[in-house]
Amino acid sequence: MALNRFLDLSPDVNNAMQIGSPVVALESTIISHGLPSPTNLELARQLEQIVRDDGATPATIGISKGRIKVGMSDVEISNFAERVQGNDNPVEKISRRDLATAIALGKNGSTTVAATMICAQLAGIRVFATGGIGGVHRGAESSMDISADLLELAQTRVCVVCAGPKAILDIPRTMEVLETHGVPVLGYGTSDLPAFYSRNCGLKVDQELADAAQAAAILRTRDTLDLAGGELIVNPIPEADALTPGEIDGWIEKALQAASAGGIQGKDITPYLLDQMANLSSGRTIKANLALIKNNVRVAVKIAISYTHQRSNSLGTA
Ligand code: PSU
Ligand code: MN
Repeated sequence: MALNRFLDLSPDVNNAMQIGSPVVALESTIISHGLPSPTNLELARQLEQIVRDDGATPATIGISKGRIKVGMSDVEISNFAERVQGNDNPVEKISRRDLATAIALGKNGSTTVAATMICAQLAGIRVFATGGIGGVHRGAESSMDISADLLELAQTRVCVVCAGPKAILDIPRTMEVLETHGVPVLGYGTSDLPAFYSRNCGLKVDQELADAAQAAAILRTRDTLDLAGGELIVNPIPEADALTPGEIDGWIEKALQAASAGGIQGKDITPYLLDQMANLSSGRTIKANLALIKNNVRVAVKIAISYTHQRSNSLGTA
């Protein structure tokens, strides 16, 4: 496959792709805008190590000086954790809208779920692990704030393993938008829809999956059917790390009030709410976030391995 000319694969990722061994994509917005320093850098390194220990190659994705890095270097990841790269150039949050601008103007940018999916697909990576996706924000019926992540899932064939939509969002409307756009929401070992910090929210997934092999079979079938768009695999936070909806709700109310009083809008709202939640909970949301993302990475590796082992399935023509 001819690779896009804006793409730089790390030697490890390049080698894995050449020999067809499993690769798992990781995003960089969680490093630059999702978690405080130095926790963000520690986590970014731990996630890569988990992928390696479990038998796949990690590809942390971001934009450095206008180049799409698929497999960022440790120096790049450390710089992103401090939000500066090269002569004090800031690291911006890059979603689909911002991607070409960042490349053409030689900027640095951390990629959101949407932008990471685009870059993963350019590199031929099928499975991506993260903590949470963007969704329909509360009050979207007037603000129209719907994350580009949802529309990316509708059009880019990358499987995203996450811990479900976060309760700062409007979860029922997020599910409606995913349904409208034909994105399957598959529960990893659960029929309940997990809601990021908690293991359920009263809603159900479209289908419960028994194991990674079932997930991989669905990915392969969607490839063979040539269906556009990705799959959302939702994996509940480990029981021991889950927070109860009762305690989360109070923090969310306060965080949303602060955002509204501060006039926070657009791409700043998600990082702002995450930061508020961390402060209001005295770091408990951070601890939960770290636990759930590691858990998601482990599941994504299993799916990526199973996907590489399953050749075209019974519907296949290849
Ligand atoms: N949810 C989290 N942590 C994050 C994000 C979401 O728990 O860091 C980031 C992801 O990169 C996601 C982005 O793609 O926020 C969504 O931003 P927006 O709502 O502006 O599309
Ligand atoms: Mn938004």
